[in-house]
Amino acid sequence: MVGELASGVLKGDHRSLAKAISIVEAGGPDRRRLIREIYPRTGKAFTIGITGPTGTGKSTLVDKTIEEYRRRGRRVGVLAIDPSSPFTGGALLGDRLRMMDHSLEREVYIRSMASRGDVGGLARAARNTIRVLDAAGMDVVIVETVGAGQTEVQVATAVDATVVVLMPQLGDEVQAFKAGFNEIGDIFVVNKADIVNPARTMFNVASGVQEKKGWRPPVLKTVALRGTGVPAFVDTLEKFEKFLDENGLREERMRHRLEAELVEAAFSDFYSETVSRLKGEKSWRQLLGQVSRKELDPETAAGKLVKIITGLDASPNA
Ligand SMILES: Nc1nc2c(ncn2[C@@H]2O[C@H](COP(=O)(O)OP(=O)(O)OP(=O)(O)O)[C@@H](O)[C@H]2O)c(=O)[nH]1
Ligand SMILES: [Mg+2]
Repeated sequence: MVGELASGVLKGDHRSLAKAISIVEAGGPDRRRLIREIYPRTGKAFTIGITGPTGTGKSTLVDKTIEEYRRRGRRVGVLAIDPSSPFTGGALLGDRLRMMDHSLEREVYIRSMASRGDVGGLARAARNTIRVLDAAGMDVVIVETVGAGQTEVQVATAVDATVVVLMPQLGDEVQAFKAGFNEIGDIFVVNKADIVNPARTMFNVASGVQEKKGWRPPVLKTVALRGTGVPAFVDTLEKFEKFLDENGLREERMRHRLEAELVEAAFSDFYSETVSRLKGEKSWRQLLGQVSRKELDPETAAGKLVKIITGLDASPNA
């Protein structure tokens, strides 16, 4: 069953893709089987995170970026986390592109995912969705997130390149920018350059960015609505991709990501597994009873719990 699904994914079949992403979103044993099947076929896609304050034009920019990458003959997968504005996807791409590219339906795949309380779970689902799209033969995978919260930071650490999209005169959002966006961005885009002259915002952003291992994050301007500046944006993405490859940084970043992911995934599984097993133990109920009767204090009980947990057998499902 999962094996069949995996081969559908590897062929780039959209129905298999949809089903596979639902599985990695839900978690559980099928997720593990699926990822085991497809993992050897991942690692080719260039992955891009697009983030920034709400309403700056991220989805519009992604739409135009898909179009530009298609012109360059690259297949694009998109994951939008909690989008308030839908992608027009194929619809916006227009007849012009359709005439150039009859296989559009097979070459672009767009998926949304609702964000939820559990940030760790979302980041895990996002990472595995990126893998599914990568294994399906997408050359480029774009992930859109909103805001400067934990999710964005986690997603930023799950991709090769992080793009921060701002707009001129964001006021409070410029504060938010100072609070964290400048650390995660590899490329900055000041969009909506048609509304207000973006020069000041661009200057402020440029003076706040930090050079990382020989890459000074560029600050670009776009009018995503009209596609202005989008070819230059994609040029910059390709330049960054080349920069990462030529300096061995793509590998290095990937190793760091995997290190963080393994620790997180293992601890998350360990936690849920332990809690469910612990609650089936007699000693757990005894300990809880002793603490509620004040025969034992919570700190001492926690110490005893660690002993009980480390004494539990290894997971039978691992
Ligand atoms: N004037 C102007 N409007 C734009 C531009 N780009 C996007 N917009 C508009 O700005 C609004 C928000 O655009 P979205 O692309 O949905 O922005 P977003 O950042 O994805 O929004 P969230 O996902 O809700 O954070 C829409 O009405 C767009 O049409 C632009 O370059 N110029
Ligand atoms: Mg959006």
